[in-house]
Order: sequence, then C-alpha cells, then structure tokens
Amino acid sequence: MIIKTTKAIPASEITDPLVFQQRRKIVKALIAGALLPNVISSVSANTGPQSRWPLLKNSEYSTDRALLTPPELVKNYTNYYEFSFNKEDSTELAQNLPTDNWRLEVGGEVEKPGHYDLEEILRQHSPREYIYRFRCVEGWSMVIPWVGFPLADLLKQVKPLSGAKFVKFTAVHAPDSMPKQRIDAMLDWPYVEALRIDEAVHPLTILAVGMYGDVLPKQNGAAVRLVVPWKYGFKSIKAVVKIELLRKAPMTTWHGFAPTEYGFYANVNPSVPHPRWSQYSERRLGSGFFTPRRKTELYNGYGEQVAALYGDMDLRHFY
Ligand SMILES: Nc1nc2c(c(=O)[nH]1)N[C@H]1C(S)=C(S)[C@@H](COP(=O)(O)O)O[C@H]1N2
Ligand SMILES: [Mo]
Repeated sequence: MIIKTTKAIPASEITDPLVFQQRRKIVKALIAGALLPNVISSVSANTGPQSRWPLLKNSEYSTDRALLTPPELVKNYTNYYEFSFNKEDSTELAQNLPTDNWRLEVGGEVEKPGHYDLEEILRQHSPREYIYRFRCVEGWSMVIPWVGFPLADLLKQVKPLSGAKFVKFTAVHAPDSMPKQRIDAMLDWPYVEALRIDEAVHPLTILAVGMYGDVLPKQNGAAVRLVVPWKYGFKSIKAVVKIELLRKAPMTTWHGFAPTEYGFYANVNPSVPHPRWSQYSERRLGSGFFTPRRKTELYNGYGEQVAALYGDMDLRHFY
C-alpha cells in the first residue's frame, strides 16, 4: 500500500532555516494531534518498491497495525543524547553519522567472538516486521513497526558459554559526528545498556535495522539498535557497535547517572513511580488533542510473554 500524502524532506536537503522552522512547527502540531487527519493515511509499513524490505513477514507478537504512530512523528521526535538534548535537532544532526559497512563486535563469554558485518548477519537472519508499543520513561508512547530479527538468533550463532549471565551493549563513540560527545556533558560516553541473559534471548527482544518497511533513519539508531518493548525506551540503545556476554551486571548509562531514578531493569510499571513523576499514564504521540492519556500497562502490555522472567521479584526494589 502506497499512499502519498505528506512528502518527507530529507533533513540533509534542508538548507533554508525557514523550512526547518516550518518542519518543527509541523512536528509540534503533530504531537498535539492537530494535523493528524492529514497524515494518518500516510501510515503504511510495507511501503512501495523503493523500500528495502517489500515483503516482510510479521512477527507473531506484533500488535495491531491500525494503531501505528505516523512515521513523521517517530522520525522527528527522538531521544538521542549524543546529538542533542532536545527531541528535534537529532533529525538533522544524526545525518552526519557514517553508518555504511557497519560492524558488530561480539565478545566476552562466547565461543565465537569476532567482528561481524551487519550485512552478513542480515543474510543469515532474515528481518521481519515487529509492531511494538514503545514507552519512554518520560511518559509518552508510540507504536512502531520495526524491522529486525531476534537478538537470540545472533547470540546462538556466537555460542554463549555457561558463565554468560548478562549482555552488555555499547553504542558508537564518534565524537567527530556526535557533538555532545565532544563536550563534558552530564553523561559518560559511549552510551551503554545491558540485559540479563534470559531477557536478552526472549523472543520479543530484537535488533532493529529498519522501521516502516525501510532502513532505520539515522536519528532512530542506524545502523542497528536494540528494541526491548516491555522496558522503558532508554534500554533500547541506538547505534550498537559492541555486544559482550558477561558474568556480572555492568554499570549502564542512565542507571549510573541517576541510580534512584533509572533502575537496571526499567520494566514499564504503572505502580512504580519515577521519583519526580507518576508512571500511571502516558501520552500516545499523534493521538488527538482532546484524547485522554492512556493508562500505562505493566510490562507495557507484554506481561503474558515476560512476567515469568521476574517470578516473585519485588518490582519496587528491582525497578
Ligand atoms: N545511543 C543512544 N541510544 C538511545 C538513547 C540515546 O540518547 N543514545 N536514548 C534512549 C531513549 S531515552 C529513548 S526513549 C529511545 C528513543 O528512541 P527513538 O528516538 O527512536 O524514539 O532511545 C534510547 N536509546
Ligand atoms: Mo526515553
């Protein structure tokens, strides 16, 4: 299905600052829901012949396609602290990150450590479409059709050793193209995240290389990012270059920055508030201006699939 309503302007082609300001206004309006009727029909995941993956199979856990967030929103309202601390500037700034010939270094407690070409990995693990809810710890949410493959498939390939209990993910360190890595910002670079091994091999956990049927926009984490849909968005680390299997839990970026605010687990949970705000509800981006906030669901609605991972763990303690 191809329906052309709004024409996306590649950020790299925007020269006139007025045009840029205009786009910001559109995004702001979109977020407020004001322009929604004009763009909702442009939502299509498996788009036309020019898209990279025209015939994607849907993963069994995909949620309803009718709920998709307009792509203009997902691509222009991002959190990418290596580039910017606001939601808009990374759309343009991230275009400076070179993402061709991406390689993933896999190491630690594995039988087959090494540097793996992303394209080679994709030849072995055909991407599928995963339509997931996505909930940021800040209290907004979206529904995104990712293109990716289960992280478990890659881990199986490198053969974890029995000592592997955690998986650490490291994002790219590229101060030449990432302006906030050049200043003494609040965060330590590179951005680091981690999962317990059973979380990492859960079938919902994917490495994403695309969205809306096409390659991943740079501002959304190209060339490859993690997506863990039952956890707050900050766990879904972008631009991953290294994956290490470890015996012990590593320190992670946000947990290290503010341990009382951002836990290691970061499972979406409406009954465990952030110290500075409630997590009881969320604003679904693109929903109408008068649409009430949605109630946030435990594990972002994926409890049936993942609750068993946490048994009778005290979720207030392990937030
Ligand atoms: N490398 C890196 N990954 C990151 C972030 C970041 O700043 N740097 N932000 C995180 C946060 S807070 C969120 S909510 C999601 C946002 O993903 P999106 O911008 O594609 O919606 O990415 C996460 N992954
Ligand atoms: Mo976030």
